[in-house]
Amino acid sequence: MQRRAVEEEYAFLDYEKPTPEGNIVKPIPRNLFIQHDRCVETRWEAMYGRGYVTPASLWFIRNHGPTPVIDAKTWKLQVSGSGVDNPLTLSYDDILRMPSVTYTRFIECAGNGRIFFKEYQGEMPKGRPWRFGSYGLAEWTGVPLYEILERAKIKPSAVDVMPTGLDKSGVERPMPVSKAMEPDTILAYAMNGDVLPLDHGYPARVVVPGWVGINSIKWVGQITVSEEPIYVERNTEEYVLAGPGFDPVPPALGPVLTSVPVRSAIALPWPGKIAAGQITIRGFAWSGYGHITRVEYSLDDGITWADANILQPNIRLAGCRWEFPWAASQGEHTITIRATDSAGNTQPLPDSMRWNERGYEFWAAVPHPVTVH
Ligand SMILES: Nc1nc2c(c(=O)[nH]1)N[C@H]1C(S)=C(S)[C@@H](COP(=O)(O)O)O[C@H]1N2
Ligand SMILES: [Mo]
Repeated sequence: MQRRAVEEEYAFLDYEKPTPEGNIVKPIPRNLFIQHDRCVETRWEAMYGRGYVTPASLWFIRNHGPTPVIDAKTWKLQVSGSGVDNPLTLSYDDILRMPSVTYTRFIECAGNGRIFFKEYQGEMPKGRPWRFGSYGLAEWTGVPLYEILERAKIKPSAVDVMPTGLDKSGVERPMPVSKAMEPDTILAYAMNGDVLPLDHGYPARVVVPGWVGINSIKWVGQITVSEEPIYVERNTEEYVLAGPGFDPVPPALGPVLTSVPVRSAIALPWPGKIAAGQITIRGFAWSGYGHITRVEYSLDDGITWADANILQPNIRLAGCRWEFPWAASQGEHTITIRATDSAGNTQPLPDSMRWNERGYEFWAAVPHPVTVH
């Protein structure tokens, strides 16, 4: 695609439209975020030279409705369903008094990268036209979900666990008991050492590491544990791979999304604009299947590759920062990053991406256009 066509091409993206009143609580300055109606994605250039975690002030927001403002003093969490012997109601104080853990994990929207389906295959799938900014990495503190489920006397016959949000539409999506019982699946009340911000799920959200962001339910009010598989819109119609080339998996329209693929992003604007000279190119890589084992860069659209340096920490289901030195010469360039995870997955080139109606799993190594002036 011609780069000069970008502005016309994307006239349908109304970046400057103000967020409808009350949808998002935190400030969303235009230099840090790109807005997609009631959602915002982080501008990767805002992460250049920063630390490992994404500060809450820079963290993307994916809201299916306005951010609800909940009073923790009256908030209650109910745990019930056919899969527990001891249904529970817990208060905020009850949660704070339970054993706590801290894990550094990313959350990424299932549709991250969706806009590239339009750019490479012509047709825009349904959903927000995210580039790669619906990703954030935080240190989460909270109660392991298994502590809560054990207190509710989860039955050996239980199969599915489903948190439900207290937002208007009651956003919910189930996970199998095995995922709910993992030590790092938590009910989080703190993010990067601070009280969980309103937009990110206050008073408490679930963090389901490595899985599509939709499972990390914000503003949780109910946890349903079931002896039968749970089918809701978000694991039958949405967050499934549907469209040409995908067979239904009844009752779902197609394969149901779980872990997110390995991806990477460069901490530069899109398209990039930098001054000529020696520069350190920096960015992030992550995977829903483990930690990152290799990051390579190509300056010729994927013909030849060299290794970038991986920085520590490089935590499982969190990812890593990487960098390499570049002598930037005046002109038009591309930088392509491809990451490999500990499960052996390597980002492929864009032509192998499988278009689907909602634009999930665009995980290719994409040449990032950079103008050096
Ligand atoms: N209750 C509730 N939980 C939710 C959502 C929502 O709209 N309501 N959005 C989900 C989606 S699609 C994603 S990608 C993540 C985004 O989390 P964030 O807004 O804190 O970045 O939250 C998930 N949890
Ligand atoms: Mo999402």
